[in-house]
Amino acid sequence: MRLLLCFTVAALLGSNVHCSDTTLNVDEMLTQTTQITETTEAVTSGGCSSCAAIAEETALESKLSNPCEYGECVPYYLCLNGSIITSGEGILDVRFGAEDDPEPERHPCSDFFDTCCTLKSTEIVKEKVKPPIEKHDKCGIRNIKGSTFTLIGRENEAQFAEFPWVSAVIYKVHDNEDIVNVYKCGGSLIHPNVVMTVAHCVIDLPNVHDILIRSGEWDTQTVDEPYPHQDRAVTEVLIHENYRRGSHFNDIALLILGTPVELTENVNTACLPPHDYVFDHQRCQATGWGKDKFGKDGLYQVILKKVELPVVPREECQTKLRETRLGRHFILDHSFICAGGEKGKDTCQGDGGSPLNCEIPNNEYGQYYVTGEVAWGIGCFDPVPGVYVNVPKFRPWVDKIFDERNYDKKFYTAI
Ligand code: 4AZ
Repeated sequence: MRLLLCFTVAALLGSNVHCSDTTLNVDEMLTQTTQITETTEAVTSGGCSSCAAIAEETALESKLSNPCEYGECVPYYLCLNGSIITSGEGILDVRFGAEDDPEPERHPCSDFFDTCCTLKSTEIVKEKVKPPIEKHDKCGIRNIKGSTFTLIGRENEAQFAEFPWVSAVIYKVHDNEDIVNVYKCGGSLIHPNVVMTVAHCVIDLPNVHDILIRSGEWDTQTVDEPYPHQDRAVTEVLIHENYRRGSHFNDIALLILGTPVELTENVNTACLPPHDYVFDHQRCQATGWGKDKFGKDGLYQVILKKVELPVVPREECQTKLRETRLGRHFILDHSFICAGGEKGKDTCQGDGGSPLNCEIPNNEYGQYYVTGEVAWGIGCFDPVPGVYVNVPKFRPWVDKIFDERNYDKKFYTAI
């Protein structure tokens, strides 16, 4: 799937920059791993060829009851150097960025940001939403009815400026003379100079100075929104020192912007929850521009999506994940929380880094915490919860970085 944000470059440079239709294969390896897994599962699951420990062929009885006496028969991909993988390493669905477009005929317009589109049963009501008072001194203020206008009849789309901290992480790809902006993943603005995202989104980007943050974006295919989005170059990437590739433990990163964004109607900071704050069973709003289906047939969203999901307690989530190809020994690391598990309601590929937003209980201003960042899942839209970065766990990590750099923590502190 290609997701090229060409128009931005043109808009940004104020000139007629031609954006070529480059496509990128991202995370091909993971896709391949998944495919191999699916095709070979049937062959290995009945036999013992890849057991964690090979049975000594002694008593026939014990052989029948447990064909690998000192271990357990698991699919080969769950066994690494003789030990059962409990971390999900190499098995998780986590993807980001652009892939080849599986159905180019669904993107027939010469400019990527044009698309063949029909109006659904939707009405745009241009009713004025009254400007809120002094909201920029507070984080996490959701414009539940949008700003300037309210979209009616599209319950899975966010209103314009509804979650003003949601940001897009973009990578500038140099393609001969052209610069093509490729959407990588989502993030949350937590300070005018800082965006929080997932480590797996940025760890392999070769040039920090080609990372761009776009705040205040909503409809990726127009620049007609009532307030403009703001693009800023990233100057530094701070990845959690204990981030583990493969298992994605501690999947968090902060991106430092060269110049601050201006806090406006559609650009504002998120609130971060206190350390280890528990959100179990709370119904929250997940956001992102990710796919509407898992796999190659899925299409990225044009308008920021929102979906209400319950936070799933750790044990319950681990149990559900153990019923998947992760196997019954899977241990959900404490750097994750889960949300969802309701069929048809989920985040998916391309949503990585995008925030899971939960209302702060009994808060007189209706502020929201960013409770999670989309990290990974086993497929999408099935009754298996999605896995998110456990943001409350990383509050001390973020605080420490802010203290070291003298950044004001008021920008993410709820009143
Ligand atoms: C992904 O690949 C991904 N359904 C994100 C979320 C989920 C699955 C996959 C959860 O980024």
